[in-house]
Amino acid sequence: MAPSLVPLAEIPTVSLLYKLKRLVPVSSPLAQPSKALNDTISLIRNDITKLDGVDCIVNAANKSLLGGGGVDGVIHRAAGPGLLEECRTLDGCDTGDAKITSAYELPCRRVIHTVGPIYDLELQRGRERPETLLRSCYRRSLEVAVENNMKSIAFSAISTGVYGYPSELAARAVLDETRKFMESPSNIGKLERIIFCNFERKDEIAYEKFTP
Ligand code: AR6
Repeated sequence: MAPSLVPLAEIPTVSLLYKLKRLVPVSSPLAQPSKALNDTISLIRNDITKLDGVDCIVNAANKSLLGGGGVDGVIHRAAGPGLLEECRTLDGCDTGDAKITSAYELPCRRVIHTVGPIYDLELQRGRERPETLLRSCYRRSLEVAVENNMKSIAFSAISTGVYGYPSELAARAVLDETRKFMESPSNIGKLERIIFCNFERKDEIAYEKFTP
């Protein structure tokens, strides 16, 4: 049986998970806890195409934006052929950038497509390149969401599948970049919910480890 939809109202924030003792704060966080951050972010493990009532979801695409395997394939299948038709008009996307489309048959309003770094390839080009590009994916996706008046956004774990980005390195960079974005004066209060929607337990564990 196909998994049923997950309404946004039923996705707890990290603050609520702490309160319910369903998540234990890390003992030596890299950053001080932030109520504003933990009231906004959620960690869940689910199929991102089942999130209902979230304004937009973020796809781990490739530079062509013409679909692929992994979460990209799942999103295109669930959205239907209209998504590919619109993606064809976008002229691809650079690594680290993000573009937005309609969501067609998905239960969200829009899809943001970002292109993560291929970890080993970018590492050969420079020690800091994978992290710089991964941070850019999340920052650009958040910027595009705000520009389009989105209030809630759910991210798949960009680059941690076929593109080979180690889960812990990804989670640490993503949480730090998200916090920087949220704490920037022009962005305060713009996004009400930011959901990190992992699919594999290894990625969920990595997020739990670095959530202050
Ligand atoms: N919902 C949420 N997350 C998912 C789902 C799902 N239904 N299915 C897989 N994931 P990947 P990448 C997770 O490989 O590494 C494509 O072919 C998965 O567990 O989809 O950025 C593109 O077209 C992993 O944590 O994306 C590109 O060519 C995460 O999604 C290339 O793969 C990302 O894994 C991009 O590689």
